[in-house]
Amino acid sequence: MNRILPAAFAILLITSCTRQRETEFFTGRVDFPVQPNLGVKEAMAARLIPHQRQLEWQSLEMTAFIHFTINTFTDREWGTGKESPELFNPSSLDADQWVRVLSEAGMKMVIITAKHHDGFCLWPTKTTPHSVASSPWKDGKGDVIRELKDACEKYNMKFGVYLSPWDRNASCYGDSPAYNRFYMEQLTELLTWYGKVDEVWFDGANGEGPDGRRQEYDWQAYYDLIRKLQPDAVTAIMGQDVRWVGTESGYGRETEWSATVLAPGGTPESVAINEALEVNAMSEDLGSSSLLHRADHLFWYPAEVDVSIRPGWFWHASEDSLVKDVAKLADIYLSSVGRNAVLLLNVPPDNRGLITDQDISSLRGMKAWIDKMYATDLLNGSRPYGRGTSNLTDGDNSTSWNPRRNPVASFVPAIAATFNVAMLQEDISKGQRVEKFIIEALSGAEWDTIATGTTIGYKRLIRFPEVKADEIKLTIVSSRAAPYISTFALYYTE
Ligand code: FUL
Repeated sequence: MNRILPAAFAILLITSCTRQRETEFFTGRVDFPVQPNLGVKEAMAARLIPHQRQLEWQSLEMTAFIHFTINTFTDREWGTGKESPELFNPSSLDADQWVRVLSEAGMKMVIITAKHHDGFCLWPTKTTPHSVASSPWKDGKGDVIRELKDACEKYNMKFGVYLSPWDRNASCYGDSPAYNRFYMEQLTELLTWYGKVDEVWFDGANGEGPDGRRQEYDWQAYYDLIRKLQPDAVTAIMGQDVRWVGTESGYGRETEWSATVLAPGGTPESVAINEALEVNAMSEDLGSSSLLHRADHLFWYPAEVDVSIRPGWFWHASEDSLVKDVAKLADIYLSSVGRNAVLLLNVPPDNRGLITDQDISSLRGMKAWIDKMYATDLLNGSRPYGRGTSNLTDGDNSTSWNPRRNPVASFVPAIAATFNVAMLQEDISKGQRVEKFIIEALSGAEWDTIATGTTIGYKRLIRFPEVKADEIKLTIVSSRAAPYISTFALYYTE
């Protein structure tokens, strides 16, 4: 008896400490203690979670880019900065049309090039005369940003701005403190004149040659300003909340960790961390356990897949026949949203200031394809086996299957139908945990592996040859901690 009591007490203590550790989460970033073993690191990595603004951003799934500026009138991709504002003169600019078309295509946010590398500003900035205010469009009284924001309000669309740090027009570019002040004034205008801004997009391009002016950007000051003026906006690419996936092809990685060793943004600390680990946004591996082994920090830094519906980012008449078709956009959808990323699809208006019929027809086709795929989930109404597995198919993302042991879920479909796409979702508000999974199908007496994958994250879609099954089995082969999986669905697509 005397010996049993202390032992029971010790067990109680250990269990409650373990529970406490399991409920401790790290938001945005985790710093590992000095010399932990890999097990400790993995357990901590499993409990790294997004900031609320990142969580909301991830659930948008599909967002749109609008590349539109003086380049639209000069047929260029990168302007020189020497273009006359006289060139900017769209005959029938209609931001309402842009947002209506994009909203009908399922886009949940529009991000516009308020200023591209040539420095021309689409709003009547006080910082430079190189803007719409000096153009013939609406006699210099127009404001593209205002028109777009108004249309976004009307269609309940989120709104973001791209403000190129590289500026080939500003005379102070290269005088670092002066340009940083100028750039922050521009940011301040954009973030205070138009109401809520949901994403600020900094690209990383800087094309000046060795003899060009070298500008040191004060990234930390930019981030602080944005946090102050628009606390809920995510900052992307050279920003701290959203990572460039590393390609502009529309395809994310098969293994896509949102918990990455890649340090976000352009601050000296981030640069030093990434140099020491020899990683950048294009590295194939940003989150494996072997990388964790070497890392001192881990960041919630989810991927955004930016790609243009056309070959170029800006509209060119010569590319009207080269708009991506529905099959290509469908493949891009599966390889971006379906690989734990947010799609940022660029749809550039033409020199009238309108999205062209070619683009509209591809967008409509893509949306119809997506809706058709999701229309019937073959696991809906199926009979689940395994504790908590009904949470996978109840259509409720807030309930999860959280197996601590024996992570196998099986289902007998209600209808014998053919499928060729599987969808899995983790509840990322509890972190990203799954490292490997297998889906098997029983047909007759045979179990066949129909899909295997590594990471899941917010959403994983996998397409495979058509299958008809009497029973379906999902096995989580490896996970950093007991996973929280909110959805398992099966679809058919053409
Ligand atoms: C890059 C730019 O150089 C391209 O013109 C385009 O805007 C792309 C989205 O970002 O950095």
